[in-house]
Amino acid sequence: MTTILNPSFEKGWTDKGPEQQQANGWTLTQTPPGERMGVPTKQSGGNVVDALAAALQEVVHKLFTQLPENERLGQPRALILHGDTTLKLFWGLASESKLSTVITGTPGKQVRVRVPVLGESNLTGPLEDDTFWVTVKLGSAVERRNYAEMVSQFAVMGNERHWNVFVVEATFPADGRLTLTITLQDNWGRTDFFIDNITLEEITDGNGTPLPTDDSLIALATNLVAAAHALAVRLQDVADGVEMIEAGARQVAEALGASETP
Ligand SMILES: [Ca+2]
Repeated sequence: MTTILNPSFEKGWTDKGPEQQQANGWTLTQTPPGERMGVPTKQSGGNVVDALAAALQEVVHKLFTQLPENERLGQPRALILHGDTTLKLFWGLASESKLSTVITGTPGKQVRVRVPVLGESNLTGPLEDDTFWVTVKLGSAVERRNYAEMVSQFAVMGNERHWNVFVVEATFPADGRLTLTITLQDNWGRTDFFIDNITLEEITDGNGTPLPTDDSLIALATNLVAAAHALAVRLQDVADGVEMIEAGARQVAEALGASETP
């Protein structure tokens, strides 16, 4: 079974800096102030300017006890999507953090990783479309979205915040190692990022043979429901048929009974 170490941020951390909690199982790297960030330029009132980091993001584990009731697991404004902790990254100035972890698996096996990320800017609009960027990479597969794309999404059912779920698929190479990297680039500061409940699904085994995925299990369940419905209809038809035969037999019996009457 291929798994991600600490995918829901419940397994503790070490302090990498005074305000940087590095979640166990993950490597935290941050763009030093003054250096260009991953997306090297940004929009600024119709101009394109360098996207430079100005500070280091604070990285903190938020426990459910530190959140109001309506931001806890299962609530309409939940910041925790699994367990009792969520990871928060934020700062008041332009900044970029990168979280990475190595996943090991059988060479040739294909996997799908889903990474829920929430980005909320506290700046007063109108904001540039690239106010922030979130990039999720697995092996060579990349999904990247900017602020404008992310604020149109509601990817967590029952949650009114703009959670996004990034989906990347990759096949384990010969060395059996895939690196998962999540990059949070805040071009102007004052963005709150949250990450929680990263999941991994095996799509094939090492020989490329498909494994039952969530989607295929849903399809199977749907087919079973349809089959059960069809069976119920047939049984009703049979029941109706039996009723007709009984009614016919009653009529015959009555007719015979009538004819025997002197
Ligand atoms: Ca969690």
